[in-house]
This record gives sequence, C-alpha cells and structure tokens, in this order.
Amino acid sequence: MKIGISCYPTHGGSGVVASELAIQLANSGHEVHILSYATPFRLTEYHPNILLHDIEVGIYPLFKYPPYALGLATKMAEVASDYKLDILHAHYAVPHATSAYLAKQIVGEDKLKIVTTLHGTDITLTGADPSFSRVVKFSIEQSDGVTAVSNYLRDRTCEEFEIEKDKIDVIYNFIDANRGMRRPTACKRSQYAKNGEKILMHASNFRPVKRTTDVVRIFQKVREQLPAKLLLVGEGPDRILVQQVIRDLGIKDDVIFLGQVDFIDDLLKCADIFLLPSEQESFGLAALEAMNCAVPVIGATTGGMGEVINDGETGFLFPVGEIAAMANASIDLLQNPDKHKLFKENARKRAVHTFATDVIMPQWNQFYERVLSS
Ligand code: GMT
Repeated sequence: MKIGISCYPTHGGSGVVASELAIQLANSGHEVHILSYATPFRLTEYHPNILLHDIEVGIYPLFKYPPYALGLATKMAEVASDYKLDILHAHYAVPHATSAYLAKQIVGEDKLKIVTTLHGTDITLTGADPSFSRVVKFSIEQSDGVTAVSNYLRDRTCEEFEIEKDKIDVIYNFIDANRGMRRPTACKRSQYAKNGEKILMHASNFRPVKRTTDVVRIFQKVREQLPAKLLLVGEGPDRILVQQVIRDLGIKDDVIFLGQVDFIDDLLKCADIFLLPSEQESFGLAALEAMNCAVPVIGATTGGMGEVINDGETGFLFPVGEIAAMANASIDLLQNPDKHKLFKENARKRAVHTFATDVIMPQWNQFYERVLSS
C-alpha cells in the first residue's frame, strides 16, 4: 500500500499518533509519504520506507493569512499523482481533510481514497468554530473513511455536525509497549528529588485547555502533606501564568521546568504520579504514555479520559477543577506503597492489553482494507 499522511509537526498528540502510525506502516513494508510543513518531531530517525514532503506556502504582501490549505492540497495532489498513492490520510480535520478532498478532485482518480482521523480540538474547538464548521462537516462527509480516537469524540462529532454514527469508526491511539519498559534506569531520581521525595509529573503544550495552573495547585496541596517535586514537561502559552502561580504559592524550589522533550518515556520512569486535569481531552495520549511506563494518572473526568484510565484502578478521575480531590487522591496513593504498587501494575497492564501496537494495528489494517475496497 502507498499512503500519504498529513499532520501537524509540532508537539501535540495528533502529530505523535500520525508519526507512530507512519512508523508501524513503514515497518510492515508499506510506502509512507509524510506531508507536513516541518519534520514531525517523532519522525527524526531515517526510515527507508518513509519519505518526507515539505509543504511550501507562498508569502505575498497581498496575503494577510498564508493560504496553507491550498499549499497542502497542491502538494497532496502532486505526491498522490507522482507516487500513485492509494490513500491520503489526514490527521486533524482542519484543514487537512479539506485539502485532501481538494487534492482528490484535482487528481481526478476515484481510486485515491481519503481517510480522516479526528483528534479532538479539530471538533471541539477549531472545527466547531462557525467560521469553519460547514467546511469541516463537508470534509468529514466526503471522506471515504473517518476515524475518531475515542467513542466520546465519535459521539460528539455526530452530534455537533449531524453526521450518522456509522460513518465514523473508533480506533484508539496506541503505544509501543516495549518503550514503556526499556532503559528502566535512564532517569535518575536523584537528579530531580532528594531521597524520600515523591515525583509528580505533567506534560502538555501548556494551552489553556490543559489547566496547567490546576497542576501546580494540586501539587502545592500534595507538597503540604509530604516531600515532593513537580516536573513540568512542555512549552506553551500558559507557561508564564504557571510561573507566576508557582511564585505566588512560594513553591519555586520544588518545581522543575524541563521544556520540550521529544520522547518522554525515559523521564516518565522517574515519576510516581502523572497529573492531567484538562478541561477537555478527547483521549489523553500523554496519560496513556504515562500508564505504559507504569505511572498512575490523576486527572479530570472529561471527554475520552474514562476510556483510557480505569477510575479507581489505574488512576483517579474527578470533575474538572476539583483540585482538592485530585490532591487527596495523589496523597492517598503516595502514602500507601502497596496501593501505589497495585495501581502502577494496573496502569501498565491496561496500557499493554488495550492500547499496544499489536492490539491496535490490526484494526488499522482492517480499516484501510475496507476503505480500499469501497
Ligand atoms: O491536546 C492538544 O492540545 C493537542 C491535540 C492535538 O490535536 O494534537 O491533542 C488531541 O489529540 C490527541 C491525540 O489523539 C488526544 O490524545 C488529545 O486528547 C486531544 N486533545 C484534546 O482533545 C484537547
């Protein structure tokens, strides 16, 4: 199979999922073409079956906004014709699904199939914006196959855009189970915490939807009860606000900013608890990556989080903003070594049994085969 995959290259779940899928397809011998405006950060290693195509967007004084969707459609059409692609797979509907639709019209090949994977904010935030919503609905409807990363996201999409439920397949995001266990000593706890101190961790793009100030406030309550450090991974618009809250709470010496880290598995092996109190999370890939490294997750009961985390077994979920409850659950786990150990084992087991590559990739293969024969 020859497949073109378009995605955002920046740090974010959709780019990670697209990259990991590309690697798995390439490992199985498929020819994969990545269409993105930069090399996605998880695709920095050379792979003979992966070809990278940069999207160029002409900048002219006339354009207040560079027409990225058109540059992408042009490149998609060119790559689809030159390499005789079977499938164009758009990750994140806005504008990738629309560009793919346009490319298919340009190529004029019925054989070229369009697949769209919905990730979350493309439906809940950007896609639902009235300035795009009709185009997003149209592009989803025109795709030959559509997947959503959780049942929650499928249902939300069908409601928001009045789309039939059977138009969308749910295929969960996956993790490489080996990564969760390799290099167990790569992260040295002593680098971040003194003997006896617990380590809490959060990783995100620090957008308002992640409620990163809640992370700090949860940590502060934990810190009042036991010695602990907070590791913050990632960069984004709320970082300055978070730094201010840390100063106001007087916990500067206990919080460590690590900036953007491409592969966080090694680092996760130092963490005792992963915090993800987001306002919205269609799936919560960061939580799954933590569970893969046997780290229990404390977070918010939002979106698809309950499909990833088994509340009371692999972590705890509370309504958005329930900082005290999230802190108390963290304290409870950290003060009960046997319970913590059980949650760690449960987290790892759930990640491997439900979300490992060998569980999810057969679903992708079946899905692609069905689309190709449609
Ligand atoms: O969460 C973000 O801001 C990034 C966003 C993205 O599109 O890259 O993540 C979304 O897709 C991920 C991969 O499918 C999901 O794990 C995240 O839950 C989802 N984010 C939201 O729904 C807010």
